[in-house]
Amino acid sequence: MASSEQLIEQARRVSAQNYAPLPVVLSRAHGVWAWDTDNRRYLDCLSAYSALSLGHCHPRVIAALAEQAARLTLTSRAFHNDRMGPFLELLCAQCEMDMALPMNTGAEAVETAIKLARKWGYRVKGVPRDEAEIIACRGNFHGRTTTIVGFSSEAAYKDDFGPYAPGFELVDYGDAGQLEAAITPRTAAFLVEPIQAEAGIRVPPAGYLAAARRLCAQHNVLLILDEIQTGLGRTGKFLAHQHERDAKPDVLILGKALGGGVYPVSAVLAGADIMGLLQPGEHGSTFGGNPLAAAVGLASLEAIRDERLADRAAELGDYLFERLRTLAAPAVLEIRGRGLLVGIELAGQRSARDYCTALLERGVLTKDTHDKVIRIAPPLVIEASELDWLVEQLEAVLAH
Ligand code: PXG
Repeated sequence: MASSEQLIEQARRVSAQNYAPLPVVLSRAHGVWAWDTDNRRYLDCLSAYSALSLGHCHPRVIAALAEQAARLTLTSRAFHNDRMGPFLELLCAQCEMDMALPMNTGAEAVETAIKLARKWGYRVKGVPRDEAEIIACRGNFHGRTTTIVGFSSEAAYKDDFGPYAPGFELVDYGDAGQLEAAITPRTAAFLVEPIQAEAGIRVPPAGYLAAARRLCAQHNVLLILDEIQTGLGRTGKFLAHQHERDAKPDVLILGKALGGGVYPVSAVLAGADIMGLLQPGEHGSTFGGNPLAAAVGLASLEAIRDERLADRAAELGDYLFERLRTLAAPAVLEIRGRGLLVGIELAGQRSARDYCTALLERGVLTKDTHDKVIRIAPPLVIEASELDWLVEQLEAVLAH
């Protein structure tokens, strides 16, 4: 068998270098733990950016996957399948939305929401054809398609990938006044993350989402929430917007954990008055809504509900915050987040990546975001004792 060095070298040779992974080669995992090719054990505190909220190889999800894989995997949407309806029925009920449109990756679901909002703008709001505007936020992360990177504010995500699609305006995240000032009669939607995770776990001021909700209703603008990373229990509520009263979106985007950490499953949810605008032939995906994805999605939603993972994230998140308060103060500038989505912003010169490398050596998997922030986002099935162990490792690396 190839050594980890050989595998890393092979990836360097034949894989596009669009990532800079930490030097560990994982070969198996269960729950919150993963093992490398040398059988060293690591606590996964990244959870594939929330996609592994159920932990690795969750038995219920894997059973659904295996059972469905042996029965029916793909039909295309040219035909019905017997798994999509039950999946979307539970999804809509849990999210309190009328209808859902299943896709695969997060970026595809965001693209879907953009198309839906534009169509609504033309057919319902009466925006002149091809003039619809969508407002998004500086610091956003909604995916990697050419349209989406066009309205990113981050050079690394967008430079050299233009020309960019028109029809997007940016405002400062957390500033409802700027949002109101940016709304015009051509504005179809405001697209926003309840917490900007990729921007460094930025939590908006209390009341921001409810203010956005109010402004959107007042000006006949759709509120689109990208809960791809924050949804499905991660922040201590089933959906992150539920931390605020009256912040329910018109259009909700989910992904990542919806696929139980095993399969790409995303979805856009909306009221029937909005989703009903889409006609046959106007949108789709070969794999979207396939029976394997639906079986996995259904099992994941059931597991998140039955294991009360949102409540767990709330309780364990509080516990973790309490423990993190005792961390070596000079090294830490700020600790922020909600539930089990936590960012530790560092004070000194050393980059967060240095700390993540040191944590890796101590058996903790995590990832820097924006140079100075260490992200802590373990699977929601983690135990308090495992969080204690994590805090010990953090204490050790931050003390140096
Ligand atoms: N919206 C949000 C809020 C996200 O965090 C996406 C959309 C896009 O999802 P897909 O499935 O298209 O990646 C994300 C993804 C990466 C990476 O490796 C992606 C995310 C976070 C960190 C790394 O591209 N978030």
